[in-house]
Parts: sequence; C-alpha cells; structure tokens
Amino acid sequence: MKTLCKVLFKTGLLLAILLFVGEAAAENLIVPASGTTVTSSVLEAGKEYQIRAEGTYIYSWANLPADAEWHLRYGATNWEEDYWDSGSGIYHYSELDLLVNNTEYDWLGTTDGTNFAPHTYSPLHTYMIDSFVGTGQAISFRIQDIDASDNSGYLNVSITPEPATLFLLTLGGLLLRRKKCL
Ligand SMILES: [Ca+2]
Ligand SMILES: [Ca+2]
Repeated sequence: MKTLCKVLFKTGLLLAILLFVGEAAAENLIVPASGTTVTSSVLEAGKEYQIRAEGTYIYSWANLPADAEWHLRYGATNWEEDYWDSGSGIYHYSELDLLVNNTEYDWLGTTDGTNFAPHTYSPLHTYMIDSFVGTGQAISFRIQDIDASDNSGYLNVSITPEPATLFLLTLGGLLLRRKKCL
C-alpha cells in the first residue's frame, strides 16, 4: 500500500512539473522604435498573463532615451512619465509609450526588480502589466512617437502565463497526499 502511494505521488509530481513547464513558457518579442507593430501569438481566452517590457530606445536626433513608460526630455535631468509638448503646452499621455492593442497603459514600474507600482520610474527600465486577460486573440505592441524618423533601438517584451490555478491545486493536493504516505 505504501509503495503504491509513493508511485502515485511520484507520477503526480511529474505531471505537476510538466504542467508547470507548459504553463511557464514565455513568448519574447522585440518591438522596434521605428513604430512598427509587433504581434504576439494567440492568448488563451480567460487566461491571465503577465507582460513585461524592458530596455530603452532612442526617440530623438538629440540621442534622448525613453522606455516603455518614461522618457528623458531635452535639457531635463530627471525622466518624465508624460510627454510635455512645448509647442501646444499640452501633456500627451500616450506619446513615447509602449501601446498594447493601440491602447495606452499605466505600466507598473520597479526600482528593486521585485515590487511594481503605477507611476513609478524604473531605473532598471523594467515595467509590467499584471493579470492581462487573454481573449482568444493575438495582441499587438507599438511604440508611439509622432515622428519616429529619428528613432533607433527597440524594447524587449515578454508574455508569461500566470501560474495556473490547476498547477497550484495539483501541487497542493500532492503535498497533502504525501503526508498520508509517510
Ligand atoms: Ca522621434
Ligand atoms: Ca502610459
């Protein structure tokens, strides 16, 4: 009885690992500063994904950098979240942002690589959208810049499924089972 119990436990553990590996596979994309739209593979309907955007690109002839959410304005010392158009005196919220499905998002920033918060500049240039729910469609990424002719570089995007409930349930059940085996 004890042996059967152990065999079942090991089989279950193997299944859980396979589930986890299958779930954890990330899709990596490169989104160019040229403004070209990059499309992901299909995201499963109802499933939650974590999207990360990393790196900086150049958005101006003056060699000015921007990341998924923030940018360094000409003559400024600190990075800014929203783009100030000195010509019209208006803030543009989507300008120099990384758009998802042509929509502006409040990318969450991190200073320590672990904790993410909205309206937070990341010196690591690492940003995240948490719990993005798939709709059975692919999603698209595009860097928004009115004049992309003087841009260069790209941002790295990765899309990772959130650890599936099924996996966590399986693991939880297995650990309970194991206690009974011992
Ligand atoms: Ca530009
Ligand atoms: Ca934004």
